[in-house]
Amino acid sequence: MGLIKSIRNALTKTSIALGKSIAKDKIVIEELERTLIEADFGVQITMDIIEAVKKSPDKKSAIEEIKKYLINILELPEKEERSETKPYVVMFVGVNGVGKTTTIAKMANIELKNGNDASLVAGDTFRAAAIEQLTIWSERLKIPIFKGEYGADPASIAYRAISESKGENRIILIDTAGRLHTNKNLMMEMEKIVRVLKKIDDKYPNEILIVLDASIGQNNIQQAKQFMVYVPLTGIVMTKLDGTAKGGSIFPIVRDLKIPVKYIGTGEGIDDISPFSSEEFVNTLFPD
Ligand SMILES: Nc1nc2c(ncn2[C@@H]2O[C@H](COP(=O)(O)OP(=O)(O)O)[C@@H](O)[C@H]2O)c(=O)[nH]1
Ligand SMILES: [Mg+2]
Repeated sequence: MGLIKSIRNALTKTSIALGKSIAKDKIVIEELERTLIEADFGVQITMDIIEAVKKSPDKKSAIEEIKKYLINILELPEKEERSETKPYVVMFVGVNGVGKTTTIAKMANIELKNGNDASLVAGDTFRAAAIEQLTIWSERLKIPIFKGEYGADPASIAYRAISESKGENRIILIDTAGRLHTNKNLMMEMEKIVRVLKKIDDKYPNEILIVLDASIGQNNIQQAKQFMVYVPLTGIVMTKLDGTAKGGSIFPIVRDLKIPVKYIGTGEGIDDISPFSSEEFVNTLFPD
């Protein structure tokens, strides 16, 4: 499926609702307001949009204003560019069931398609089934996997993966156990992975992506903040946009957390992932 098409399909639940309130020749303010709140844009952003619409002379300029305003929220100031370490290391964190393992497989597949090498690290040693799940992906994708016994220390598995790939032009994707902030031990374990990898190179892990389930909406903000206490998050992967009408929550989430969305998950299949583009996302929500 094409990139734009898959985003569009994923966002239908959110965008159809918006489309109804932005009818052919006019915008129905009350309906738009209700739809924005239901799509989880949050109160502040909804009020800002309604203000902009009221001030606009016509529908066309109203939509232009809305788009400009929303794209501006998503485009955070660029942090330093991708550091050139070999290997390049990306770690995935988040609570249970959000789609970490699936996203890792999808991202490994993207790297392979781009002609790059990829390895997996089975850092979720908390559930035996998790090691199994990632092993199956490594077999399907025919890429190396580093793993330990159930209960093993994920930091040392990740350390080994990087040490043994030294100097290689390769991306290493580290899976981790799902955890809640209330589980102090697991939070400390996650912190330790980062600390141990920094002993190899201060730039490691190059990226720490938090995987968030879009259907949780704005509640993701609190969830992510609890992870930020322990590790420096560099980006967001927003999964399950295909199954929710809460696609608008991306805006308050990015505005509050001040970290960019890097990828969006648009289904359960291996190709159901897209690199995130603010413009494409907003244009899909508000088609002309
Ligand atoms: N609809 C949909 N399902 C997804 C998406 N990403 C993951 N899933 C499903 O969510 C469930 C949990 O995924 P998993 O990767 O095991 O989550 P983890 O516990 O965070 O590793 C699985 O059934 C996945 O197929 C997505 O973008 N859309
Ligand atoms: Mg998993």
